[in-house]
Amino acid sequence: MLRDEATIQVRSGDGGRGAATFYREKFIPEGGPDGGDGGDGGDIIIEATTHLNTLALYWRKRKWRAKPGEPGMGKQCYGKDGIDLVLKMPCGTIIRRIEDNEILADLTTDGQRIIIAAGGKGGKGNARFKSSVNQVPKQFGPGTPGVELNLRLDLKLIADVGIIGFPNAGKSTLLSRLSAARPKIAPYPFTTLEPQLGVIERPDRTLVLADIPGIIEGAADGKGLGHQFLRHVERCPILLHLVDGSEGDAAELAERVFVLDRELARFSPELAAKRQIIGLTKLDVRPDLVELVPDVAALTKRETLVFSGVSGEGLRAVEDRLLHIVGDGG
Ligand SMILES: Nc1nc2c(ncn2[C@@H]2O[C@H](COP(=O)(O)OP(=O)(O)OP(=O)(O)O)[C@@H](O)[C@H]2O)c(=O)[nH]1
Ligand SMILES: [Mg+2]
Repeated sequence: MLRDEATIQVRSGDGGRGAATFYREKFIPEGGPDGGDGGDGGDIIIEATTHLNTLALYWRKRKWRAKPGEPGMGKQCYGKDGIDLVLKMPCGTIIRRIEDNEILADLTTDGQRIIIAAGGKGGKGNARFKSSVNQVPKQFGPGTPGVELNLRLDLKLIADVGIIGFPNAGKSTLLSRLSAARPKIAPYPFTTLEPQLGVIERPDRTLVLADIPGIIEGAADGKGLGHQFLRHVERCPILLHLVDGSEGDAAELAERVFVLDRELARFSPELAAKRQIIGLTKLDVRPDLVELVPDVAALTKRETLVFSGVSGEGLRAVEDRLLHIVGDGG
């Protein structure tokens, strides 16, 4: 199964030092101890969310620190507690301590919160050390330090968009153009032998694409690579069905869509019923392909896009459309 990984270091905040001060006022030269306690350090809290689907945030920033507690002050004033740091991670993330590989958390439900590293305790101010035998204590608590942990994050990626199509349709080419993934691309069928994942990152969202080996007619009978890889796209909310557009009229292109649909149905009726977007590829070798789009859309009764993975024409529209659909369900 395809995974996303990151290693991070977290450190909760140190507890603030207690104060050692004495009450001072005109005409009262020897006031009692009035040092307040230090504040507690901030916790590192991990929160599971369904709004993220990759660990991309943690590839970029590795060190995360919560704020320390503020020191205590005179006049019995407490130091403020350090603010907790909440790290949001996708549901499905497993968090291990690198040192001993122990699993510290397994994020399963949206909103689930875990204090992974508690902040240090604030130290006591000297006012707390006053006793019958010591009216002028100078001692104070230093506060306990925060906790530092090295963590490995591990997430089983679930793709948002499954790219399907016959061999050579241009699936891997598209993946390589839209993401940092570098799948093998070659002018012969069955270049892709293993599913590949790619991530499209935008400031506000990420999209995970899965490129799987080509499917051919008769896959259900074991032809080609069979349909063993279809299970990798079974959980994708949408399928991007690519068709080589370099040859054929609209009816022929639509027929190619239906042939693959029938293979999908033989594998799983659920998969066949999934929402599909049709992508006609190789626009660069056939500029009039654009004119066939409305007919292909009408024949297949599906939204149809056209692009070239070589010239790049139409790619941006594909990307925007996928991000939009997955983001808003629109
Ligand atoms: N001219 C042109 N060639 C393309 C385009 N997209 C892909 N190709 C070529 O078509 C061939 C197959 O591309 P791939 O991306 O490997 O196709 P695939 O669907 O992943 O194929 P399999 O992994 O075998 O299922 C390669 O020679 C690509 O260079 C395109 O938009 N225009
Ligand atoms: Mg491929």
